[in-house]
Amino acid sequence: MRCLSLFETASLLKKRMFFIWKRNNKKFTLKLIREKNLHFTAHFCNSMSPMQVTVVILKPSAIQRGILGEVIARFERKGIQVVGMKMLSLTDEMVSEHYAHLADKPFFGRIKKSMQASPVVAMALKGVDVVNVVRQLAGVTNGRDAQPGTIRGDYGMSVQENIVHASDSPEAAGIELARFFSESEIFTYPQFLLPFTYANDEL
Ligand code: IDP
Ligand code: MG
Repeated sequence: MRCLSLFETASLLKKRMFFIWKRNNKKFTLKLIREKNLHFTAHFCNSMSPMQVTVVILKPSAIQRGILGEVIARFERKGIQVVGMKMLSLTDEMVSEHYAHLADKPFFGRIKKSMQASPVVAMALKGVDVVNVVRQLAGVTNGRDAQPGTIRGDYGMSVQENIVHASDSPEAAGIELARFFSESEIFTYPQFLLPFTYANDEL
C-alpha cells in the first residue's frame, strides 16, 4: 500500500498532513489533521483501489419520523456496502467540529440543538466513488428543493431537518470516519454480490 510509506514520511510533519496520489490521471488528496487518527485513516488510503468509504448520519429528523429503515434500505438497494453502523448521542465537541464551517451563521445554535435532540445513527458506507454517489442519493440541502427520488426530496420539507448528513468529499469522509468511529467499529467482510454489482474493470 503506497500510503504506508508516505505515512512514515508524513508522520514527521506532525499535526497537519496531506497524502496526494494519482490514479487514472485523477489526483487524490487525503488530509489528516490528528495524529491519533493517522493509522486508522491510512487504512482506507489504498491508492490501488477505487473503493471509498463515506459517512452518513441519520439525523434526529430521521429517527423521530420513524424512517431509519427506509433510508438505510435505499443505500443497500443501490449496492453500497454497510461497513459500520451505530447509534450515538453527539457531543458538543463533535457537533462543533462537524459543522465548523457554519460556526459563524446565525442559525448555528439551532443546528446544534437539532443534532442533539435525540441520538443519531452513524453509518460508514463503502463502494466505488461512494462519496459522490451518496451525496446524489441524499439530494440538495433544502428538502423543498431536492429532486423527488432523492432522500431529502422524498422525505424532507426543511433545510435544517433534512434527514441525513453525507460527507461532501473523500477528504471530509476520512476526517468524519475518524470523528465518529473507532478502528474496531469498521468492518471488512466479503460482499458476495460484488461481481454482479460492478464489472471487473470498475474495481
Ligand atoms: P449539507 O448537509 O447539504 O452538506 P451544509 O451546507 O454543509 O449542507 O449544512 C450542514 C447542515 O446545516 C445542513 O444539512 C442543514 O441541516 C443545516 N443548514 C444549512 N444551511 C442552513 C440554513 O440556512 N438554515 C438552517 N439550517 C441550515
Ligand atoms: Mg456539508
